[in-house]
Amino acid sequence: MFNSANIMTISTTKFSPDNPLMLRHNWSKAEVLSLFALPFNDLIFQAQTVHRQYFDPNQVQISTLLSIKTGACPEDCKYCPQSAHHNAELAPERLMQVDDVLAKAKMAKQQGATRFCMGAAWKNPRVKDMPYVLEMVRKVKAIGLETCMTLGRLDEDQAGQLASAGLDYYNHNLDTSPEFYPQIITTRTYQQRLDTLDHVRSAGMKVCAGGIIGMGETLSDRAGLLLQLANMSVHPESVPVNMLVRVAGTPLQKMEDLEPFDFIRTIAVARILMPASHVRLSAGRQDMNEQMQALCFLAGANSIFYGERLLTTDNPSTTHDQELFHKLGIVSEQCDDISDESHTEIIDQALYNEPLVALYYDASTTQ
Ligand code: SAM
Ligand code: DTB
Ligand code: SF4
Repeated sequence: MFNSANIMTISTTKFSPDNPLMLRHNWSKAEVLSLFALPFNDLIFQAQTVHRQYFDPNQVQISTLLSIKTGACPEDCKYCPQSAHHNAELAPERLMQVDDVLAKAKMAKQQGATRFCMGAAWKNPRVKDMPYVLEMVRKVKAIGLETCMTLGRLDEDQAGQLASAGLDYYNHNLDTSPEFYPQIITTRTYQQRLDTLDHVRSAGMKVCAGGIIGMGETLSDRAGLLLQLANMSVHPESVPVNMLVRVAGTPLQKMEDLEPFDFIRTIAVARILMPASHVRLSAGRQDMNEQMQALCFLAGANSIFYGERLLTTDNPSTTHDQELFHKLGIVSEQCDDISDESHTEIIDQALYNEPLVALYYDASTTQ
């Protein structure tokens, strides 16, 4: 019989080679709900303890976003200003020229980003779009940035093409629980999202998948979303947790304020369920004060979007983020801080269901 004390015992035990921490893929809803129900201090302590067993607690991975094709999207995602079904004030733009994308990537690199994420408001890329996006991947990669794309649904062939061009990550979010999903999106099914993620994984790319908090979902929906991600046979390497950006003209523009502690709890539970993944404090930072962001980092968030814009909405200024990092003693994680070899090893161990020894970071070696 599960009780929350069991989780405490497992996760607060200090890592040692004789006591390997397992990556689990068989979480029950009751277990996840019990984590959410922990007293806040216990939850954050547990999340931070787990975090230190896998990562340097003072390093945060930095990604910059660029909308390479904006607006007029045929999908009806209720939160999204880019959907043609809503009335957000947004001028649609065609697919950007490859060299313009490259120029933006160079600026992002100069400002300190290590990953460049390119997003397109598509149901899926068309055959005639592929050569352009593949060229973007090659050129951005060639300047020494990690590459990520989010272009909507992919078939197996498209996933293979992107992987061959060198795309490191593909972002496709589940957004919420399977139960709440039909209230948010009707033009794409949950299963289609899972299929796209399977194609991405099978093609050998790293998976970036997460969701949005603050759309009117219940606690059970938040647990349901995290359960979907954590019970994948391989955890997504990157888990973006977005706080809803309430954009005028979208059906969710009048959603009530989210209780900040509920968001922080979601980050903490994601960290505990997927200890070796990067958990990204994603959209919504513009509406968070510094203290809330600091608590998110304490709860195990170790990635952010960096740069004045997300896709179509504002993000904190780079100056502001640099000041925050300075105040907190946080430094940017460099690509080679976490090697591809250890990533491959994690994935191999997960695939073959072997116990996972914490590969990244031994908390006992810090001062
Ligand atoms: N069109 C592609 C797709 O949906 O797969 C890629 C871009 S889409 C904007 C990427 C993700 O951004 C969405 O799945 C959603 O999780 C997030 N997002 C979009 N609008 C948002 C908003 N207003 N607030 C928070 N997150 C949002
Ligand atoms: C993700 O999870 N969040 C990013 C990225 N993946 C593509 C997008 C956030 C978009 C916020 C609303 C906007 O700027 O349009
Ligand atoms: Fe289109 Fe993506 Fe926005 Fe949905 S989230 S409307 S698919 S751009």
